[in-house]
Amino acid sequence: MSIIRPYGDTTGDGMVQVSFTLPIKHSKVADGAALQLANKMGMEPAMVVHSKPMGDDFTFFVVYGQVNHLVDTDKVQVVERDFPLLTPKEANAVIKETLRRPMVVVGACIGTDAHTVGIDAILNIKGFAGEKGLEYYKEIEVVNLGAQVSVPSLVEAAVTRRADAVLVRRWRLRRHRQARPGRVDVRRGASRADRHHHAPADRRPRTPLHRGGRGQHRPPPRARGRRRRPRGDRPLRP
Ligand code: B12
Repeated sequence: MSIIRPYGDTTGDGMVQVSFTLPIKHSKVADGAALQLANKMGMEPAMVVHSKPMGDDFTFFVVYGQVNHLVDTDKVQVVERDFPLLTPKEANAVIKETLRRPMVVVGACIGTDAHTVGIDAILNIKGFAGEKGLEYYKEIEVVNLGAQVSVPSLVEAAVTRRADAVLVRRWRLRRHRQARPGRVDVRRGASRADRHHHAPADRRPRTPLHRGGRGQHRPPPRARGRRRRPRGDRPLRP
């Protein structure tokens, strides 16, 4: 059987249960809003079986209702990993066998970024969501440079420690159009945008960083008309 439908009380009755929060004070209107949303999601009839205030201005709901959608299991596409997921023991064994020395991983939050939690989650022994961090791996040597590291210092550390991998975190406002974060070319020193910003004005690469001006440098659109300090050098806002 390839066609199936959800089941709550009796086989094939199409009943599902969903939970969500709306930014509205707990009230009858809030319950009505939850029902309206459930109907728009294709749940008809639907019942608010639980609604609970979450602070003054939010309400959490559990809604139970019927959907008419069918699922064709023959059309399900399962995305498999392209590589096997190794246990820490297996990963250590592979590093030992292939590198024959500990693997060095350097990590940093660069520029003004102080969001260390994410990169700490990957590097620190305690890890994240039940997975151990890289410090847990006997064959991995972790160098966590912390927050607000300048690109030149990161590159220096990567070269001095002979890093096999460099993990970079850099936050950016969504409206900023800059080089993609997390991409630093250690061999060449830095990403194109960082090399551009950190080079003295007269030695900036001639290649365009942004669309337009083949071979001739044009400042990024947001910098035109206004001289700004390179992002990495700007002080942290209070
Ligand atoms: C905690 C936090 C802070 C803390 C950071 C404390 C610390 N020591 O890290 C403090 C209060 C300092 C802070 C400050 C600011 N924050 Co803040 N912060 C957050 C918050 C709430 C959680 C981030 C977090 O720790 N998540 C938990 C970790 C485990 O998840 P994660 O960071 O996503 O990391 C995972 C993955 O992304 C990935 N990952 C992360 N890094 C890397 C690196 C590599 C190489 C790889 C492979 C993977 C990877 O792996 C991690 C594990 O799965 C987010 C909102 C959010 N819910 O995400 C905003 C958020 C990141 N902050 C934001 C902003 C704007 C700021 C401030 C500018 C606010 C201000 N006006 O002052 C400042 C900037 C400070 C600075 N100089 O960097 C925005 C960024 C928006 C944007 N990109 O446009 C966010 C998204 C909030 C928002 N929605 O507006 N913040």
